[in-house]
Amino acid sequence: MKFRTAFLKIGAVVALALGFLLVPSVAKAAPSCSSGYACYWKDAAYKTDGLMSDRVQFQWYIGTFYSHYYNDYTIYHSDNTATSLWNNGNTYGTRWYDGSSFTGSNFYVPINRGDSYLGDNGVTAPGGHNDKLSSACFTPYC
Ligand SMILES: [Ca+2]
Ligand SMILES: [Ca+2]
Repeated sequence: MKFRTAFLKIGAVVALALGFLLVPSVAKAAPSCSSGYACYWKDAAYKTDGLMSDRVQFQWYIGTFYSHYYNDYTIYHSDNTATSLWNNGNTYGTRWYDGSSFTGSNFYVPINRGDSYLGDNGVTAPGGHNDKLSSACFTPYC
């Protein structure tokens, strides 16, 4: 009897350990975007010319993408260039606009979400915004 109890206890511990190991990993690798910021990239898959690290990021808002640029010095602005984006904020959702100063067609992206290719009708962002975005914000700031 004692042996059986001990065996069951060991079994329970092993089951717990296995259960822990078998929990499916649902978290995808987050794009390179600083905690508390939102980021956008010139190309798809959270990259600019192949580099995930080459992005524009902001904490509150950007009134015009024209005044911000990537390290890709072929263009000295990022207006109407964004093809992927990510909200790595901690508190607020973000809103992204085709026009500067938070005007025009727009869409909402919640925390820890993004869109790897604005050129299609994505889960997060609707279609029609690729290479059109001109301003963005965390929702309390626009
Ligand atoms: Ca682009
Ligand atoms: Ca625009």
